[in-house]
Amino acid sequence: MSIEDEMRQFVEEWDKEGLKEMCKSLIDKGKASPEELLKFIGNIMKFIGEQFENEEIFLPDLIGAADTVKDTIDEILDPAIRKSGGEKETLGKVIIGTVESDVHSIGKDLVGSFLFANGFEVFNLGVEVTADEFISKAEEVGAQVIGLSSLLTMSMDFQRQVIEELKNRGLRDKYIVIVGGAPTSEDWAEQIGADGWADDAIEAVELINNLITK
Ligand code: B12
Repeated sequence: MSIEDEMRQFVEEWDKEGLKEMCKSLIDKGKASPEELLKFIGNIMKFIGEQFENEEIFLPDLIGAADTVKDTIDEILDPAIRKSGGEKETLGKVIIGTVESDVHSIGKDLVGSFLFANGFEVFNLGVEVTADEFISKAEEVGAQVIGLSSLLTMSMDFQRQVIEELKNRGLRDKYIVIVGGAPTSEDWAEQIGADGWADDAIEAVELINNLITK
């Protein structure tokens, strides 16, 4: 069985300890990097999401799976990535969060971890983050980039509201604003005046690298 298949089994069984132990042991033995394991978690959650959409599994299964991966990300993978990051010089400061009214955290956390692994300093503000919280944090830490995640059609408009609030405060040109999340698109990003959009965590790193060097 491949590493990803084995991980998927733990996720499907909501075996938090099993998944954590497996990931920790693979990292300790040098058999997989935390970045690779994060990528597998992304694939697994996409797969679980499709099963949910096809009504093959139901909401409690989804919550159980999401809780299981969240613990492994928070307690094993993120700390491992941070440890290997060492004293690396930062390529830039990125604020990331899920917009108001939306509690989906997994995709945004993956983006944050990938950015960190690629040399950015990441301030992850969590979920249901208001425009004021995004902007205040960006001002406080002197960020270059604000990343807005939205997984709900109903919450997408809050991405626009952050951009509008930046304009109201005369700060729009100070920040690179990127958006992402399953219901968003390149067109949507353009429509609300964001600087960029990415489909997944790997593209998000490329996007920010390109925008920052511009
Ligand atoms: C897991 C999940 C949950 C979990 C979330 C747990 C958690 N801690 O995150 C729980 C069970 C809590 C949940 C709740 C709800 N959910 Co939900 N959920 C999902 C599910 C299955 C997977 C999301 C996920 O984690 N995907 C895996 C990650 C890796 O992918 P991702 O999030 O898309 O992120 C990637 C990219 O989008 C991108 N990205 C993400 N953010 C950003 C940000 C930036 C800046 C960039 C550049 C890129 C980027 O990179 C990421 C990594 O590659 C999706 C289905 C789906 N196919 O997306 C539904 C889904 C998003 N949920 C949905 C709904 C409706 C809900 C609920 C309203 C309850 C319900 N009735 O089902 C509540 C919402 C409550 C709220 N107020 O937010 C709908 C949304 C429909 C819509 N378009 O509006 C979906 C699409 C399911 C469906 N088809 O019905 N959900």
